[in-house]
Amino acid sequence: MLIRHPANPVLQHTDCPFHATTVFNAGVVRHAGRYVMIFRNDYGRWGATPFDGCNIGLATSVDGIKWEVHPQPVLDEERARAGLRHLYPTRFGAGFIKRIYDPRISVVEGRPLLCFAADTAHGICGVIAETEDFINYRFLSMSAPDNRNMVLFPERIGGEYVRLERPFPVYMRDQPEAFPIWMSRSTDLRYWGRNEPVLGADEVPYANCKIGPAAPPVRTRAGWLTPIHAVTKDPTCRLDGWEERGWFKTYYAGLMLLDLENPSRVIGLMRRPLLTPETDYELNGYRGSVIFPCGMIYDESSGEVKLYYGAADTVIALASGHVDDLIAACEPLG
Ligand code: BMA
Repeated sequence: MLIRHPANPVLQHTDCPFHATTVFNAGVVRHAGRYVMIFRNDYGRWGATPFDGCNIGLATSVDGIKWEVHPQPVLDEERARAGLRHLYPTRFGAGFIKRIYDPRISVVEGRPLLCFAADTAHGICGVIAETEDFINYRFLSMSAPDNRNMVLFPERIGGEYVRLERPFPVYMRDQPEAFPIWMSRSTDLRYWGRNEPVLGADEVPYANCKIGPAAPPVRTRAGWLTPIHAVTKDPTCRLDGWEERGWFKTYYAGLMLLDLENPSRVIGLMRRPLLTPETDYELNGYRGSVIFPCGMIYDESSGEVKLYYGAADTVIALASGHVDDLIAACEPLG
């Protein structure tokens, strides 16, 4: 279904002109004639955790394969705290934001918008910021905790901005980490509501744990083509990883098709993974056996779909396929 690019990994720590260790989970868009990538960089000692910190970097490319990395990271927790302070003036002391990570980018009707996760003193939140140059950001909103993996649709639907998100409900479930995908809407990107469930982890055959939105959806003739990640956990099977306590989760890429007018309706879902960790760079690293897509580009003229994903939480890889094959692989939900 998808072919891995022979140049994989397309970006890794040695490509960065600043201190970088694991370079992964990257939002990617095409904007103003070039590819733009915003990626996560956990920096510290190679092969060892905990890391010293995490920041967010920028890379650009002419062909989507060879990338040039901006000389400095564009965001870190201190810049996020300073940027969010005007929204929450009473609670935003130093140290309130512990870490920011897992960026996704959408260009919504020509306006570049960044979503990322923020670990705060009061829980994990999803943040939305706007930018013109991908270097300077104006912060628009932060969700209530716990929520992350936010992705924005690239256009308003029924006059409203729409996002997919992944709350972390913990009660009322047999599988404690079987977190679902939800959707919410906004007229101004600040106030979000009209929350609707979209897909449960129990509906995905290759998940016994959580699922989440992966990259922002792309419009196709058949519906919104929307990658997801899906997790299986097997505590008896230790996977490759740098953490002493071990790593036991496999992350797959999956795919669903959402109704164009009513995107909370799943009209198709791949019953088997779109990508399974197989190559050395997917199986081995900080957290082995992880495929975590955050960016997808659809070229309507050729039908090519490029999927960018974090591999083993260590590098960034690319796999491509044809839109017709991807649409055909999504089967109606039972
Ligand atoms: C998720 C997030 C991602 C990460 C993945 C696999 O919960 O933390 O950033 O890529 O786990 O470790």
